[in-house]
Amino acid sequence: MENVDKLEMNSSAADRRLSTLARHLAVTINNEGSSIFSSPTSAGDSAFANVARAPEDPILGVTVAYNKDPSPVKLNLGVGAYRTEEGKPLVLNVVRKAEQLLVNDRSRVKEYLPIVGLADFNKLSAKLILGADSPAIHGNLVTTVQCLSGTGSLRVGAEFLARHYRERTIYIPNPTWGNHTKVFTLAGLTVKTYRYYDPVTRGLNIQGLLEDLESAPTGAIVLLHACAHNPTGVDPTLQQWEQIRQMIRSKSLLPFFDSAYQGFASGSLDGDAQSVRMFVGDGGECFIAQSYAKNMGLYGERVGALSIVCRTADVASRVNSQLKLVIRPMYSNPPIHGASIVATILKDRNLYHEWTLELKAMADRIITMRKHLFDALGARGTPGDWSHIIKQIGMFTFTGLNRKQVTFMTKEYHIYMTSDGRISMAGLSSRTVPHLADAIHAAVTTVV
Ligand code: KET
Repeated sequence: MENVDKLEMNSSAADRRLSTLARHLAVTINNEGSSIFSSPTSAGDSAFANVARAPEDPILGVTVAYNKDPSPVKLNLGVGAYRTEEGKPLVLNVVRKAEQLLVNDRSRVKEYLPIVGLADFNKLSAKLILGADSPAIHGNLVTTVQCLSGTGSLRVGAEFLARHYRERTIYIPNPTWGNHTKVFTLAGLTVKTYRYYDPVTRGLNIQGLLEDLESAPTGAIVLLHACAHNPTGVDPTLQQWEQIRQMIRSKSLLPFFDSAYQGFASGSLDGDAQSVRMFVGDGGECFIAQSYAKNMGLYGERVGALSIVCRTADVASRVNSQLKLVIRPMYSNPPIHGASIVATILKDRNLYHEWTLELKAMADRIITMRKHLFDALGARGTPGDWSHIIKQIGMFTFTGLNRKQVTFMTKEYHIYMTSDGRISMAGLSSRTVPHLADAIHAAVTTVV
Protein backbone atom coordinates (compact mmCIF):
# COMPACT_ATOMS: atom_id res chain seq x y z
CA MET A 1 0.00 0.00 0.00
CA GLU A 2 2.75 2.36 1.02
CA ASN A 3 4.55 1.61 -2.24
CA VAL A 4 1.45 2.34 -4.26
CA ASP A 5 1.09 5.68 -2.50
CA LYS A 6 4.68 6.44 -3.26
CA LEU A 7 4.24 5.51 -6.89
CA GLU A 8 1.23 7.76 -7.13
CA MET A 9 3.10 10.60 -5.53
CA ASN A 10 5.98 10.11 -7.90
CA SER A 11 3.77 9.95 -10.93
CA SER A 12 1.97 13.15 -10.01
CA ALA A 13 5.34 14.81 -9.44
CA ALA A 14 6.40 13.53 -12.84
CA ASP A 15 3.21 14.89 -14.42
CA ARG A 16 3.79 18.25 -12.86
CA ARG A 17 7.33 18.32 -14.14
CA LEU A 18 6.25 17.32 -17.63
CA SER A 19 3.62 20.01 -17.78
CA THR A 20 6.06 22.61 -16.47
CA LEU A 21 8.60 21.50 -19.03
CA ALA A 22 6.01 21.66 -21.78
CA ARG A 23 5.11 25.20 -20.70
CA HIS A 24 8.77 26.18 -20.62
CA LEU A 25 9.44 24.65 -24.01
CA ALA A 26 6.44 26.44 -25.47
CA VAL A 27 7.98 29.68 -24.26
CA THR A 28 11.35 28.62 -25.61
CA ILE A 29 9.86 27.87 -29.00
CA ASN A 30 8.16 31.24 -29.12
CA ASN A 31 11.13 33.20 -27.88
CA GLU A 32 14.05 31.38 -29.33
CA GLY A 33 12.58 29.87 -32.46
CA SER A 34 13.42 26.30 -31.53
CA SER A 35 11.45 23.14 -32.08
CA ILE A 36 12.41 19.77 -30.72
CA PHE A 37 9.57 18.04 -32.48
CA SER A 38 11.04 17.98 -35.96
CA SER A 39 10.29 14.71 -37.69
CA PRO A 40 13.09 12.62 -39.21
CA THR A 41 13.56 13.61 -42.83
CA SER A 42 14.77 11.83 -45.95
CA ALA A 43 18.28 10.42 -46.12
CA GLY A 44 20.85 13.19 -46.26
CA ASP A 45 18.89 15.71 -44.22
CA SER A 46 19.65 16.10 -40.56
CA ALA A 47 17.00 14.98 -38.12
CA PHE A 48 17.78 18.28 -36.42
CA ALA A 49 17.40 20.45 -39.50
CA ASN A 50 14.69 22.44 -37.75
CA VAL A 51 16.76 23.30 -34.72
CA ALA A 52 17.04 27.04 -34.58
CA ARG A 53 20.13 28.79 -33.29
CA ALA A 54 19.65 29.79 -29.66
CA PRO A 55 20.80 33.18 -28.42
CA GLU A 56 23.96 33.32 -26.32
CA ASP A 57 23.58 33.44 -22.55
CA PRO A 58 23.02 37.04 -21.38
CA ILE A 59 26.04 36.87 -19.03
CA LEU A 60 28.40 34.17 -20.30
CA GLY A 61 27.66 35.24 -23.90
CA VAL A 62 29.34 38.58 -23.14
CA THR A 63 32.65 36.73 -22.77
CA VAL A 64 32.04 34.94 -26.08
CA ALA A 65 31.62 38.31 -27.83
CA TYR A 66 34.64 39.73 -25.99
CA ASN A 67 36.85 36.83 -27.09
CA LYS A 68 36.00 37.52 -30.74
CA ASP A 69 36.99 41.21 -30.56
CA PRO A 70 40.56 41.79 -31.84
CA SER A 71 40.85 45.29 -30.31
CA PRO A 72 43.87 45.75 -27.97
CA VAL A 73 41.85 48.05 -25.69
CA LYS A 74 38.94 45.65 -25.18
CA LEU A 75 37.73 45.21 -21.62
CA ASN A 76 35.49 42.44 -20.26
CA LEU A 77 33.30 43.72 -17.43
CA GLY A 78 30.56 41.17 -18.08
CA VAL A 79 30.91 38.03 -16.01
CA GLY A 80 31.57 38.37 -12.27
CA ALA A 81 35.08 37.00 -12.23
CA TYR A 82 37.92 38.53 -10.24
CA ARG A 83 40.93 39.97 -12.05
CA THR A 84 44.19 41.29 -10.62
CA GLU A 85 45.50 44.85 -11.10
CA GLU A 86 47.23 43.38 -14.17
CA GLY A 87 43.88 42.22 -15.51
CA LYS A 88 44.74 38.54 -15.02
CA PRO A 89 42.62 35.77 -13.44
CA LEU A 90 43.79 34.97 -9.92
CA VAL A 91 44.49 31.61 -8.33
CA LEU A 92 44.72 32.27 -4.59
CA ASN A 93 48.04 31.39 -2.98
CA VAL A 94 46.23 29.40 -0.36
CA VAL A 95 44.56 27.36 -3.09
CA ARG A 96 47.94 26.61 -4.68
CA LYS A 97 49.23 25.48 -1.26
CA ALA A 98 46.24 23.24 -0.64
CA GLU A 99 46.60 21.70 -4.11
CA GLN A 100 50.28 21.00 -3.41
CA LEU A 101 49.37 19.26 -0.17
CA LEU A 102 46.80 17.16 -1.99
CA VAL A 103 49.19 16.19 -4.78
CA ASN A 104 51.90 15.24 -2.30
CA ASP A 105 49.56 12.99 -0.34
CA ARG A 106 50.06 9.62 -2.03
CA SER A 107 47.31 8.05 0.06
CA ARG A 108 44.72 10.04 -1.89
CA VAL A 109 42.83 8.13 -4.56
CA LYS A 110 40.30 8.96 -7.26
CA GLU A 111 37.43 6.79 -6.05
CA TYR A 112 33.86 8.04 -6.38
CA LEU A 113 32.69 10.31 -3.61
CA PRO A 114 29.42 9.41 -1.88
CA ILE A 115 26.29 10.79 -3.60
CA VAL A 116 26.21 13.70 -1.14
CA GLY A 117 29.91 14.50 -1.59
CA LEU A 118 32.85 14.87 0.74
CA ALA A 119 31.75 14.62 4.38
CA ASP A 120 34.40 17.05 5.73
CA PHE A 121 33.58 19.56 3.06
CA ASN A 122 29.89 19.43 3.93
CA LYS A 123 30.44 19.88 7.66
CA LEU A 124 32.88 22.73 7.18
CA SER A 125 30.66 24.48 4.64
CA ALA A 126 27.71 24.48 7.04
CA LYS A 127 30.02 25.85 9.74
CA LEU A 128 31.28 28.57 7.43
CA ILE A 129 27.86 29.96 6.64
CA LEU A 130 26.07 29.27 9.95
CA GLY A 131 28.94 29.92 12.37
CA ALA A 132 30.93 27.44 14.45
CA ASP A 133 28.67 27.91 17.46
CA SER A 134 25.39 27.48 15.57
CA PRO A 135 22.84 25.56 17.68
CA ALA A 136 21.38 24.22 14.41
CA ILE A 137 24.68 22.46 13.68
CA HIS A 138 25.10 21.19 17.22
CA GLY A 139 21.54 19.87 17.22
CA ASN A 140 22.13 18.06 13.87
CA LEU A 141 19.30 20.09 12.35
CA VAL A 142 21.28 20.82 9.19
CA THR A 143 21.78 18.53 6.26
CA THR A 144 24.43 19.58 3.75
CA VAL A 145 25.19 18.09 0.35
CA GLN A 146 28.09 18.98 -1.93
CA CYS A 147 26.82 20.24 -5.29
CA LEU A 148 28.09 21.69 -8.55
CA SER A 149 28.89 25.21 -7.34
CA GLY A 150 26.15 27.72 -6.56
CA THR A 151 24.05 26.93 -9.62
CA GLY A 152 24.02 23.19 -8.93
CA SER A 153 23.12 23.81 -5.28
CA LEU A 154 20.18 25.99 -6.29
CA ARG A 155 19.06 23.38 -8.79
CA VAL A 156 19.25 20.46 -6.36
CA GLY A 157 17.38 22.49 -3.74
CA ALA A 158 14.73 23.42 -6.31
CA GLU A 159 14.32 19.80 -7.46
CA PHE A 160 13.87 18.70 -3.87
CA LEU A 161 11.24 21.40 -3.27
CA ALA A 162 9.35 20.51 -6.45
CA ARG A 163 9.10 16.93 -5.22
CA HIS A 164 8.53 17.34 -1.51
CA TYR A 165 7.16 20.78 -0.70
CA ARG A 166 3.50 21.68 -0.80
CA GLU A 167 3.84 25.22 -2.19
CA ARG A 168 5.56 25.34 -5.56
CA THR A 169 5.73 29.09 -6.09
CA ILE A 170 9.06 30.81 -5.58
CA TYR A 171 9.37 34.58 -5.31
CA ILE A 172 12.61 36.03 -6.63
CA PRO A 173 13.72 39.66 -6.40
CA ASN A 174 13.22 42.05 -9.31
CA PRO A 175 15.82 42.25 -10.72
CA THR A 176 17.95 39.23 -9.91
CA TRP A 177 20.72 37.05 -11.34
CA GLY A 178 19.43 36.05 -14.78
CA ASN A 179 19.80 32.33 -14.28
CA HIS A 180 17.45 32.14 -11.27
CA THR A 181 14.28 32.10 -13.36
CA LYS A 182 15.57 29.31 -15.58
CA VAL A 183 16.92 27.15 -12.76
CA PHE A 184 13.69 27.26 -10.79
CA THR A 185 11.33 26.97 -13.76
CA LEU A 186 13.10 23.94 -15.15
CA ALA A 187 13.01 22.29 -11.74
CA GLY A 188 9.21 22.53 -11.88
CA LEU A 189 8.56 25.59 -9.69
CA THR A 190 6.44 28.59 -10.63
CA VAL A 191 8.49 31.77 -10.53
CA LYS A 192 7.07 35.12 -9.41
CA THR A 193 8.90 38.29 -8.49
CA TYR A 194 8.85 40.64 -5.52
CA ARG A 195 9.81 44.30 -5.71
CA TYR A 196 13.41 44.91 -4.69
CA TYR A 197 15.22 47.72 -6.44
CA ASP A 198 13.95 51.26 -6.81
CA PRO A 199 15.57 52.87 -9.88
CA VAL A 200 14.62 56.34 -8.66
CA THR A 201 16.43 56.14 -5.32
CA ARG A 202 18.85 53.50 -6.62
CA GLY A 203 18.21 51.80 -3.30
CA LEU A 204 16.05 49.09 -1.78
CA ASN A 205 12.28 49.33 -2.17
CA ILE A 206 11.68 47.91 1.28
CA GLN A 207 8.03 48.94 1.33
CA GLY A 208 7.30 47.23 -1.99
CA LEU A 209 9.28 44.17 -0.91
CA LEU A 210 7.33 43.78 2.33
CA GLU A 211 4.00 44.34 0.59
CA ASP A 212 4.76 41.71 -2.03
CA LEU A 213 5.82 39.16 0.56
CA GLU A 214 2.74 39.93 2.59
CA SER A 215 0.48 39.17 -0.35
CA ALA A 216 2.35 35.98 -1.31
CA PRO A 217 0.49 32.75 -0.58
CA THR A 218 1.24 31.21 2.82
CA GLY A 219 4.20 28.89 2.57
CA ALA A 220 5.61 30.31 -0.69
CA ILE A 221 9.36 30.03 -1.19
CA VAL A 222 11.35 33.29 -1.15
CA LEU A 223 14.74 33.55 -2.82
CA LEU A 224 17.05 35.95 -0.99
CA HIS A 225 20.59 37.01 -1.88
CA ALA A 226 22.55 36.48 1.34
CA CYS A 227 24.75 39.49 0.56
CA ALA A 228 26.07 41.53 -2.38
CA HIS A 229 22.82 41.39 -4.33
CA ASN A 230 23.44 40.66 -8.01
CA PRO A 231 23.02 42.76 -10.17
CA THR A 232 22.09 45.80 -8.04
CA GLY A 233 24.77 45.80 -5.32
CA VAL A 234 22.00 46.93 -2.95
CA ASP A 235 21.60 44.95 0.29
CA PRO A 236 19.06 45.43 3.07
CA THR A 237 20.43 46.92 6.29
CA LEU A 238 20.39 44.65 9.34
CA GLN A 239 17.27 46.44 10.52
CA GLN A 240 15.59 45.82 7.16
CA TRP A 241 16.68 42.17 7.25
CA GLU A 242 14.92 41.92 10.57
CA GLN A 243 11.72 43.33 9.03
CA ILE A 244 12.02 40.84 6.17
CA ARG A 245 12.60 38.00 8.59
CA GLN A 246 9.53 38.90 10.63
CA MET A 247 7.38 39.09 7.50
CA ILE A 248 8.69 35.76 6.20
CA ARG A 249 8.14 33.97 9.49
CA SER A 250 4.73 35.51 10.15
CA LYS A 251 3.50 34.30 6.74
CA SER A 252 5.25 30.91 7.10
CA LEU A 253 7.17 31.60 3.89
CA LEU A 254 10.23 29.44 3.23
CA PRO A 255 13.50 31.37 2.81
CA PHE A 256 15.99 30.09 0.23
CA PHE A 257 19.32 31.94 0.45
CA ASP A 258 21.66 32.21 -2.49
CA SER A 259 25.09 32.83 -0.99
CA ALA A 260 27.48 33.32 -3.89
CA TYR A 261 29.56 36.16 -2.45
CA GLN A 262 30.29 35.41 1.22
CA GLY A 263 33.31 37.56 2.12
CA PHE A 264 33.06 39.68 -1.01
CA ALA A 265 30.60 42.25 0.30
CA SER A 266 32.30 43.43 3.46
CA GLY A 267 35.56 41.52 3.26
CA SER A 268 34.42 39.57 6.34
CA LEU A 269 33.09 36.02 6.11
CA ASP A 270 31.10 36.37 9.33
CA GLY A 271 29.82 39.84 8.45
CA ASP A 272 28.43 38.62 5.14
CA ALA A 273 26.68 35.66 6.77
CA GLN A 274 24.65 37.78 9.19
CA SER A 275 21.44 37.70 7.17
CA VAL A 276 21.46 33.90 7.00
CA ARG A 277 22.36 33.53 10.67
CA MET A 278 19.50 35.79 11.67
CA PHE A 279 17.04 33.44 9.96
CA VAL A 280 18.64 30.28 11.32
CA GLY A 281 18.80 31.85 14.79
CA ASP A 282 15.02 32.01 15.07
CA GLY A 283 14.71 28.24 14.82
CA GLY A 284 12.77 28.31 11.55
CA GLU A 285 13.61 26.26 8.48
CA CYS A 286 15.62 27.53 5.54
CA PHE A 287 17.62 26.57 2.45
CA ILE A 288 21.10 27.86 1.65
CA ALA A 289 23.01 27.47 -1.62
CA GLN A 290 26.71 28.26 -1.21
CA SER A 291 29.29 28.84 -3.92
CA TYR A 292 33.09 28.85 -3.64
CA ALA A 293 33.46 30.21 -7.19
CA LYS A 294 34.14 33.79 -6.17
CA ASN A 295 35.35 33.75 -2.59
CA MET A 296 37.95 31.04 -3.19
CA GLY A 297 38.35 31.77 -6.88
CA LEU A 298 37.35 28.19 -7.71
CA TYR A 299 35.04 29.15 -10.60
CA GLY A 300 35.78 26.26 -12.95
CA GLU A 301 36.17 23.66 -10.20
CA ARG A 302 32.41 23.87 -9.58
CA VAL A 303 32.39 23.64 -5.79
CA GLY A 304 29.31 24.46 -3.76
CA ALA A 305 26.97 23.18 -1.10
CA LEU A 306 23.28 23.03 -0.38
CA SER A 307 22.32 23.17 3.29
CA ILE A 308 18.79 22.63 4.51
CA VAL A 309 18.09 23.65 8.08
CA CYS A 310 15.21 21.62 9.52
CA ARG A 311 13.16 21.67 12.72
CA THR A 312 14.40 18.33 14.00
CA ALA A 313 17.38 16.05 13.48
CA ASP A 314 15.07 13.30 12.33
CA VAL A 315 13.55 15.44 9.58
CA ALA A 316 17.05 16.56 8.52
CA SER A 317 18.17 12.98 8.12
CA ARG A 318 15.08 12.02 6.09
CA VAL A 319 15.55 15.10 3.89
CA ASN A 320 19.14 13.97 3.34
CA SER A 321 17.96 10.55 2.20
CA GLN A 322 15.69 12.19 -0.40
CA LEU A 323 18.41 14.55 -1.61
CA LYS A 324 20.35 11.46 -2.62
CA LEU A 325 17.44 10.41 -4.82
CA VAL A 326 17.52 13.83 -6.46
CA ILE A 327 21.27 13.80 -7.09
CA ARG A 328 21.93 10.21 -8.16
CA PRO A 329 20.01 10.32 -11.47
CA MET A 330 21.24 13.86 -12.27
CA TYR A 331 25.02 13.47 -12.02
CA SER A 332 25.50 10.52 -9.67
CA ASN A 333 27.98 12.17 -7.32
CA PRO A 334 30.05 15.37 -7.32
CA PRO A 335 33.72 15.87 -8.33
CA ILE A 336 36.41 15.36 -5.72
CA HIS A 337 39.17 17.86 -6.48
CA GLY A 338 37.61 21.25 -5.72
CA ALA A 339 35.86 20.05 -2.58
CA SER A 340 39.15 18.61 -1.32
CA ILE A 341 40.83 21.99 -1.82
CA VAL A 342 38.08 23.73 0.14
CA ALA A 343 38.12 21.15 2.95
CA THR A 344 41.92 21.37 3.22
CA ILE A 345 41.74 25.14 3.64
CA LEU A 346 38.75 25.23 5.97
CA LYS A 347 40.09 22.66 8.41
CA ASP A 348 43.58 24.12 8.81
CA ARG A 349 43.75 27.15 11.08
CA ASN A 350 46.72 28.72 9.23
CA LEU A 351 45.39 28.14 5.75
CA TYR A 352 42.00 29.44 6.81
CA HIS A 353 43.58 32.61 8.16
CA GLU A 354 45.59 33.08 4.99
CA TRP A 355 42.39 32.68 2.96
CA THR A 356 40.62 35.42 4.93
CA LEU A 357 43.51 37.79 4.17
CA GLU A 358 43.47 37.04 0.44
CA LEU A 359 39.71 37.36 0.36
CA LYS A 360 39.84 40.72 2.13
CA ALA A 361 42.49 41.89 -0.37
CA MET A 362 40.16 41.02 -3.28
CA ALA A 363 37.20 42.78 -1.63
CA ASP A 364 39.37 45.84 -0.88
CA ARG A 365 40.65 46.05 -4.45
CA ILE A 366 37.07 46.14 -5.70
CA ILE A 367 36.20 48.91 -3.23
CA THR A 368 39.27 50.88 -4.42
CA MET A 369 38.09 50.49 -8.03
CA ARG A 370 34.73 51.95 -7.02
CA LYS A 371 36.48 55.04 -5.64
CA HIS A 372 38.68 55.38 -8.73
CA LEU A 373 35.76 55.16 -11.12
CA PHE A 374 33.67 57.59 -9.06
CA ASP A 375 36.58 60.09 -8.98
CA ALA A 376 37.27 59.65 -12.69
CA LEU A 377 33.66 60.49 -13.59
CA GLY A 378 33.77 63.46 -11.22
CA ALA A 379 36.96 64.69 -12.90
CA ARG A 380 35.26 64.51 -16.31
CA GLY A 381 32.17 66.32 -15.06
CA THR A 382 30.01 63.46 -16.32
CA PRO A 383 26.37 64.54 -15.87
CA GLY A 384 24.36 62.72 -13.21
CA ASP A 385 24.79 61.51 -9.65
CA TRP A 386 27.29 58.63 -9.56
CA SER A 387 27.44 58.15 -5.81
CA HIS A 388 25.79 54.74 -6.17
CA ILE A 389 29.13 53.49 -7.54
CA ILE A 390 30.68 53.87 -4.10
CA LYS A 391 27.53 52.95 -2.16
CA GLN A 392 26.81 49.63 -3.85
CA ILE A 393 28.21 46.42 -2.40
CA GLY A 394 29.98 43.41 -3.89
CA MET A 395 31.36 42.63 -7.31
CA PHE A 396 29.02 44.71 -9.44
CA THR A 397 27.94 48.26 -10.09
CA PHE A 398 24.44 48.62 -11.45
CA THR A 399 25.26 51.76 -13.40
CA GLY A 400 21.84 52.85 -14.63
CA LEU A 401 23.20 52.96 -18.19
CA ASN A 402 20.54 51.84 -20.64
CA ARG A 403 20.75 49.18 -23.33
CA LYS A 404 21.56 51.69 -26.09
CA GLN A 405 24.34 53.25 -24.04
CA VAL A 406 25.77 49.80 -23.34
CA THR A 407 25.71 48.95 -27.06
CA PHE A 408 27.46 52.24 -27.80
CA MET A 409 30.21 51.55 -25.24
CA THR A 410 30.81 48.10 -26.70
CA LYS A 411 30.86 49.34 -30.29
CA GLU A 412 32.92 52.47 -29.79
CA TYR A 413 35.07 51.60 -26.78
CA HIS A 414 35.21 47.78 -26.87
CA ILE A 415 33.85 47.61 -23.33
CA TYR A 416 31.82 44.46 -22.72
CA MET A 417 29.12 44.36 -20.04
CA THR A 418 25.64 42.91 -19.58
CA SER A 419 22.87 44.79 -21.37
CA ASP A 420 21.17 45.78 -18.09
CA GLY A 421 24.06 48.19 -17.42
CA ARG A 422 25.81 46.00 -14.86
CA ILE A 423 29.59 46.21 -14.73
CA SER A 424 31.85 43.81 -12.91
CA MET A 425 34.10 46.02 -10.76
CA ALA A 426 36.32 43.00 -10.23
CA GLY A 427 37.33 43.18 -13.89
CA LEU A 428 38.62 46.76 -13.60
CA SER A 429 42.13 47.95 -12.77
CA SER A 430 43.73 51.37 -12.18
CA ARG A 431 45.02 51.19 -15.74
CA THR A 432 41.58 50.62 -17.30
CA VAL A 433 39.47 52.98 -15.17
CA PRO A 434 40.18 56.05 -17.39
CA HIS A 435 39.06 54.15 -20.51
CA LEU A 436 35.82 53.10 -18.81
CA ALA A 437 35.20 56.62 -17.49
CA ASP A 438 35.74 58.05 -21.00
CA ALA A 439 33.26 55.53 -22.40
CA ILE A 440 30.61 56.23 -19.75
CA HIS A 441 31.07 59.97 -20.23
CA ALA A 442 30.65 59.66 -23.99
CA ALA A 443 27.64 57.33 -23.64
CA VAL A 444 25.85 59.60 -21.18
CA THR A 445 26.52 62.78 -23.15
CA THR A 446 25.76 61.44 -26.63
CA VAL A 447 23.27 58.56 -26.31
CA VAL A 448 19.88 59.06 -24.68
N1 KET B 1 24.07 33.05 -7.58
C1 KET B 1 24.39 34.32 -7.93
C2 KET B 1 23.66 35.43 -7.28
C3 KET B 1 25.38 34.53 -8.87
O1 KET B 1 25.67 35.78 -9.18
C4 KET B 1 26.04 33.45 -9.49
C5 KET B 1 27.04 33.68 -10.53
C6 KET B 1 25.68 32.16 -9.05
C7 KET B 1 24.70 32.00 -8.11
C8 KET B 1 26.30 30.90 -9.60
O2 KET B 1 27.63 30.80 -9.50
P1 KET B 1 28.39 29.39 -9.64
O3 KET B 1 29.49 29.67 -10.57
O4 KET B 1 27.41 28.39 -10.15
O5 KET B 1 28.83 29.09 -8.24
N2 KET B 1 27.13 34.77 -11.15
C9 KET B 1 28.13 35.18 -12.16
C10 KET B 1 28.52 34.13 -13.14
C11 KET B 1 27.38 33.50 -13.89
O6 KET B 1 26.48 34.19 -14.36
O7 KET B 1 27.42 32.25 -14.00
C12 KET B 1 27.66 36.46 -12.81
O8 KET B 1 26.55 36.95 -12.51
O9 KET B 1 28.42 37.03 -13.61
